[in-house]
Amino acid sequence: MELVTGIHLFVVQWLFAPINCSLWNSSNPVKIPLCPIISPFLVGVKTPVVDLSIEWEDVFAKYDVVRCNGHLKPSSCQARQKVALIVPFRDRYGHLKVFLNHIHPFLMRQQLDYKIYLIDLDDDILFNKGLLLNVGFLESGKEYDYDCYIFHDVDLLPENDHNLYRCSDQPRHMSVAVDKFNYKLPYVSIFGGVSAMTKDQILFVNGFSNQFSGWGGEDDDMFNRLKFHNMTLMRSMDDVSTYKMLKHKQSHPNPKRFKLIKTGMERVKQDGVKNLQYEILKRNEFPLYTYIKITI
Ligand code: BGN
Repeated sequence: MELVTGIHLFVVQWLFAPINCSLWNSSNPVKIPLCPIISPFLVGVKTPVVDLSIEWEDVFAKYDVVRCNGHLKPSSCQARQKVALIVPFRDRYGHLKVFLNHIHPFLMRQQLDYKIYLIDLDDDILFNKGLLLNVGFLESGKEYDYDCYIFHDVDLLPENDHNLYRCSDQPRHMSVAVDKFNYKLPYVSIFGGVSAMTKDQILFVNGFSNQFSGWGGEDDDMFNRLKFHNMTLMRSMDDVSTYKMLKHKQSHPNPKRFKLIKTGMERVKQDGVKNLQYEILKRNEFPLYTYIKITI
């Protein structure tokens, strides 16, 4: 079984371009056909391997086809969407290793043109997921013409590659069935975990609120933003959108989140991507991802 999986991965990787990173973002002079709507490499359910003791070198070596700071695209066909995967991050390197080890082959099998961005915040500032997702959107958009932005928690591993990492004509909540919640939606308006939005959809609602410091609520506020702008939230089938959640200590919930949610729509015009001020502290390009650390 391991051998079959290994051969399959080798074939999928072989079909990706040998990389010349400096030419990476320019358009391909040779016309290649569009990739099929459904990639022939999909395998369906593949239980994520949670090996926290795996070495970084082994993860890098395994996916050495990814060499442009986490950016990859198929060579034999033109991907249907260019996808930025935005991962808000704080000091969870153990999870990151497992996540990268799982997500790269998953995205390759979907024949996407994709890049992974890790967005971190100054250690002295309380974690703020919405703000980091906004920064990820703004920074990734500066370097490539992405069609789709996928906001992704580092502790969620998709179990089925028929859960397609692409955007639709309405914002989409993707982590519908998570093992921690017994594969059931915890509540109908949930938008946290993994979600997909196009550039126009994000700009239309002014991105996420930057006010939710600490754990919880930024996704509920986003749901209100979508509703406020008469958008419809889409969800994939729950038998396909299944995820495994990596175990971690529960973060400290923000006690102000209830009030912030209640008053959110009063601030929607001035609190979001359009007015966000930040400074980049660090930008490191790693083979499997690009790391950006900011302060406000
Ligand atoms: C909810 C959180 C979400 C989080 C989900 C899943 C709040 C606001 C309370 C009204 N919302 O409870 O942010 O994504 O749990 O963990 O805490």
